[in-house]
Amino acid sequence: ATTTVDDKIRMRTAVLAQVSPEERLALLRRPVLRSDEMIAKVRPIVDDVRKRGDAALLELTAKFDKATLASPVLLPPFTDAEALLDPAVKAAIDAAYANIRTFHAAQVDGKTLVVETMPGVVCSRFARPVARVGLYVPGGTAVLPSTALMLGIPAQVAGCKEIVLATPPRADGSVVPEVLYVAHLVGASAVLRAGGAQAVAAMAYGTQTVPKVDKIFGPGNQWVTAAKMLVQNDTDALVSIDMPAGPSEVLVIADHTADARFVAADLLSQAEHGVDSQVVLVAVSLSDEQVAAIEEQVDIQAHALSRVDIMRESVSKSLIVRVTSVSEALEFSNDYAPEHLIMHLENAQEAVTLVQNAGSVFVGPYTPESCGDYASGTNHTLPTNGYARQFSGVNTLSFQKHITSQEISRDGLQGLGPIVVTLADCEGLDAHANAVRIRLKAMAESS
Ligand code: HSO
Ligand code: ZN
Repeated sequence: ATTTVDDKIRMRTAVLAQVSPEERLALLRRPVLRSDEMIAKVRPIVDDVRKRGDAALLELTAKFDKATLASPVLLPPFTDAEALLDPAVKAAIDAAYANIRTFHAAQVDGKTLVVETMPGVVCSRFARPVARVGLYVPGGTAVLPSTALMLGIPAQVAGCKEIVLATPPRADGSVVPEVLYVAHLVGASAVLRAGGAQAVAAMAYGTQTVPKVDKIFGPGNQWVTAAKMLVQNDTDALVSIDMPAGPSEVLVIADHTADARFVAADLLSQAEHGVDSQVVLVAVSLSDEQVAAIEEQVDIQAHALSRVDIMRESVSKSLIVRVTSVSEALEFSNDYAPEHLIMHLENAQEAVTLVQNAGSVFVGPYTPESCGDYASGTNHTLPTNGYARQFSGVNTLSFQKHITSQEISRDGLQGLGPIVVTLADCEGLDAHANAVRIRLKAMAESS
């Protein structure tokens, strides 16, 4: 593909050793998200669904998705979806399901942790599933059965009792068969045909037909994200969310061993998600020619791909950072805290030990992010916008919570009681001290 000069898809370049601390901070920043403005916009929608339930939900679905429905919810069995699938797609979904299930089933915490902290003082911890979960599967420009797998499988293996899968319907009111088939595989208890803030509100508060859930998961546009943040803060809803979500991102670290074609392809696979996708290349001691070869590949491949217009915009806002060592590269990457980190390095496995902040890591030349996005086994619902500093990606434990328990023997209380009495007296909480003293006294009297 030959392209005109004006049509060339280019990234910006920064040489890390030459930038000021302020410029470095600017390189680490994502495009600003005005979350307070979005929350103000979704509030009327959320309130409407909370107050009027199904009637509001159906009106909003007619308005935003152009679908006129008699009822928003589909109930199992979802078995008719299977017949509508291309057999190759069904087989691929089944294979992805098996891998993702294997990896997530291995994460189930089924063990009770038991620790005797002092003689006769036994503390334990055990896990239970979050009973009712809501999974948001975006619609829009792409069908996303992969997201249904990534959210549904951990819910299923964690043992969640009620799994509500929400996704915007097509104009004829139907749900794409690929997503409905996944709803069947993961044992969804209901499919909510709604999208956007209205779907989040319906799951947070429940309606006449939509079951209320305890925790809402999944990626979405700004409306969905703002609605999740809003309902999470409403104590009436009593609902939590998986994590704050933002536009998708990848940071690729490449050294002289990297294949320019593979590096470019990895950058573009993330860049096609949306115009606000963030793509960063950290070039480790690459020559000008090597960097130019990657840029050339980005341009050539992008022009041959269907979402070139999206990539043109996202790539133009993206960045090449030139550094002189792997440790400098990892230092920048850890500060950036990317959702996805891909390492095209001579000693990629060794470099993993230097990773402090990242959602998911892809090691070596034959590990494209696409594999993690769809079918290797890891989850693709990951922290963006630098939240990899403090959040894990969605995993099986996201669908479980831990309960602690303790049992103290008579002898145990003899040892621990005086410590607690002293601390309770120190805090001036004498009812607390009394709950221990009354027992110590009873024991002294009965022995
Ligand atoms: N890369 C996306 C996930 C995805 N990719 C879904 C393809 N389909 C999340 O960061
Ligand atoms: Zn992707």
